[in-house]
Amino acid sequence: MSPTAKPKGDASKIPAAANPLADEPTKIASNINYHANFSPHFSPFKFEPEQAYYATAESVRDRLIQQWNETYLHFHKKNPKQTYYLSMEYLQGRALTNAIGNLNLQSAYAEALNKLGHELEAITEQEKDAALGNGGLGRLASCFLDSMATLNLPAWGYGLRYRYGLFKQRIAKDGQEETAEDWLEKFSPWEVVRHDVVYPVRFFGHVQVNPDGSRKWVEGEILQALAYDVPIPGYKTKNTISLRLWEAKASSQDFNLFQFNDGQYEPAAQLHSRAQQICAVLYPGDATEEGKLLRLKQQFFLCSASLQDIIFRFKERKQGAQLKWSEFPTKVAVQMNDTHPTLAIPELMRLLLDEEGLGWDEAWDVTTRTVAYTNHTVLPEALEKWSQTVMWKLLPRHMEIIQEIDKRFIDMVRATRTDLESKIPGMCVLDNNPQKPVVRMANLCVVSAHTVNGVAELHSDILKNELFADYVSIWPSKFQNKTNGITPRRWLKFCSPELSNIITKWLKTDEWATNLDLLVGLRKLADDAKLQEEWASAKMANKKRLAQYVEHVTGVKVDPNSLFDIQVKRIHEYKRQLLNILGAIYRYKKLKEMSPEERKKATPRTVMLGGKAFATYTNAKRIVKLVNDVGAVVNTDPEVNSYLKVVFVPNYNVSVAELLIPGSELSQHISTAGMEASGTSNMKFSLNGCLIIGTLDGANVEIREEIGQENFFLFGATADEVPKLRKDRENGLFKPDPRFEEAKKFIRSGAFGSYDYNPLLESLEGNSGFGRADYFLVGHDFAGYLDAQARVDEAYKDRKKWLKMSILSTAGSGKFSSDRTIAQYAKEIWKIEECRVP
Ligand code: T68
Repeated sequence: MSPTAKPKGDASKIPAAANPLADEPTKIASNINYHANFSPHFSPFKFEPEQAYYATAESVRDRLIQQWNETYLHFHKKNPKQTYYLSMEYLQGRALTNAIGNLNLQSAYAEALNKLGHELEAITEQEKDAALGNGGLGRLASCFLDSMATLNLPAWGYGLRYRYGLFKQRIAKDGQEETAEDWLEKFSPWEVVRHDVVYPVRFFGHVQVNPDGSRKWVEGEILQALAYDVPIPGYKTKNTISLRLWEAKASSQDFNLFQFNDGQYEPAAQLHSRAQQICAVLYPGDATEEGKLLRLKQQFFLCSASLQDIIFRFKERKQGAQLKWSEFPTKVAVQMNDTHPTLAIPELMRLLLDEEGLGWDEAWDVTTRTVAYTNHTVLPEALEKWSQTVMWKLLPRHMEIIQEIDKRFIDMVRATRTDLESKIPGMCVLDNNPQKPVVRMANLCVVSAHTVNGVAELHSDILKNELFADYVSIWPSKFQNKTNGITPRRWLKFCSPELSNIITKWLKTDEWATNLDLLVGLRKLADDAKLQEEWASAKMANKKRLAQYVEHVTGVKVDPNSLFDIQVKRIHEYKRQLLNILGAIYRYKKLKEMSPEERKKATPRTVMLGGKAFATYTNAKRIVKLVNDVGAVVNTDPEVNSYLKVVFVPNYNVSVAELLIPGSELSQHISTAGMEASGTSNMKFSLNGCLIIGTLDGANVEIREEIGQENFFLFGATADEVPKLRKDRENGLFKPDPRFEEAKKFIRSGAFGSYDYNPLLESLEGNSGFGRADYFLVGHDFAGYLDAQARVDEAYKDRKKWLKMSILSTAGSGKFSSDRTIAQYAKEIWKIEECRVP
């Protein structure tokens, strides 16, 4: 629209200065109008949805900043022990709906925008997702921040301000294509740059030994870490905490004006361009040495800047009183989200030893009482190992410190536990294999952290009994479980207002949003015909909204009366999207073989899959291609397409999840047992009254316990059966179910086009050449999976029974609030207490 065209929305009717006596919507409308005019980012007089979004976000931010400053001041004054959550990833999604909801201003904002000629819902859709994370681990960090704020805990998050977040996925002829996700294309109204918060971060250089024997890391190159803060409002509380994201900069002194004027433009700004690389992308590809080095630089950048900031605050809050480093762990808890921020350990040691002048024993005592580590995976290929050669080059002083930590650990084991001698090579930090010497980050974490936790009971048991078993015998009380959780605000209250209102009405309270255990009150109502009808109509509204979205993004019309069956998560062989699609293929084939009369008895299904495959993960990309190819055939087959549709929902992200989850009736959590540490979308689906078909893996185990085994469609091998089944498989002792063979043969017949699916099929058959014949046991679990799906079909035919199961799923989801998880971290790991802003 040209600047002179008539604006679509109308801001002119509302005075820009708020009248203090006006009602809330009028004040808000006037504030939005103020921002449209006086915080201009666009040509004047434009007030289309995009402009309205930015002005609305800025008006919300005004309110948040006030609470935010008060929170900062309150923490400063009270000086409680505070937690710092270090994470390379935060999958924040959109902020507007969440902020307005937490401020309890939905209707006021909706009305205000109406006055200005806009609809709140359309305005919120203007916002781009902040996707600074890959998947579950990043989303967990965001749910945790929400709960920390809501529980009024003195806690902060630290992360990196990636220029490009998780890539955008497009489905083209050959399958998935990735493009950069430009979430900062215009700007983000949710961040505030703190020009006064800047720390130097060094790379490379060498260690200088001083005459008194002390050591110092010198020279190399120095970049600046600049803080960008994002407000994290709690729900129905003033407390608003910070997510501090670091950006890398070079200083003006690093710009060589002489060289530039000499026409050497690139060399003149070399450090500037190296600084830009650091925060350019989330998870740079690490297939090359350059990529690995960049990822390591990112990790160190986060750790160094955050620790300098934490130490600065510790000193600042002493307000002149004498510094006692032994008090540091009584004021600071550092939580490492997986091993990605492990360098916090040697960096804290270095700062204490070399900058603050502490001795080793004191520095080690402070460090180990400060840091704790959460493990999110037992997959060997996902356990981080960094080349010692690269580390010596990039972080020479840290390598000295790591060597010393390792040496002292080995000495301690030798001195106290002769029985563990043979275990030392696997337990120590440095793997000195001359072919490829590496630093084992998980080992460094376990040796240094005061607490190590897994993310679901089964996962924590596997850590204790397998991965970290040898350490358990040294430090039995170091290991804990903290079953993951999700925020019920974003994942029920705000994403499904229809269902939320029904829950509030029947429980006669809306307190469930902060006390999710109250949902259990739905149990005794689950048979009530009236509740069931209301429940069904809310689910139907959500299904219709989802159907509209699916048609909009894929062109496929799906029937809201069919069973909506959804699997959305990162594409990975262990998550077994292949099992799902093979099941759908088998279903298709059987439908084709049926007479029209027989077909009429089938439960109509819409199978939806979504998720991103890592750009270089070939088999994952083949799976995406297969799902799309199957959809293209099934959805256009007039004989069966009213009984089955297969849809790949592109570009799965937090916002898409907020549409898919409320609209789903069945969701699939079907990983090979023992491989999914927890899963968190299983909790979101279950909370939204969606039934689960799944294996005994991760948090599925606990969900099934909570909602009742009769409400969970279970199948598949258990974690303790898996090793033997894999052996049997390799020894040719596996007899495939004929249905498994039939499904594969159908793909090979070319039913879904001419793409070469052999590599994918061979990975299930033991011709893969890696000695990993069907490592994920798709073949073994296929029969059980089909049987469980048949039970689903039957259950869905009994509407009352299904609705009851759906209500019971929600009723049993109370445990999976991240408020519960965070309260446990606070009490059992961090030892911090509430610090509520009055
Ligand atoms: C997930 N991990 C677990 N990792 O797979 C999931 N990894 O079971 C669990 O529920 C979730 O963490 C939260 O605990 C991840 O999402 C990553 O995304 C990741 C990213 C970079 C490097 C390694």
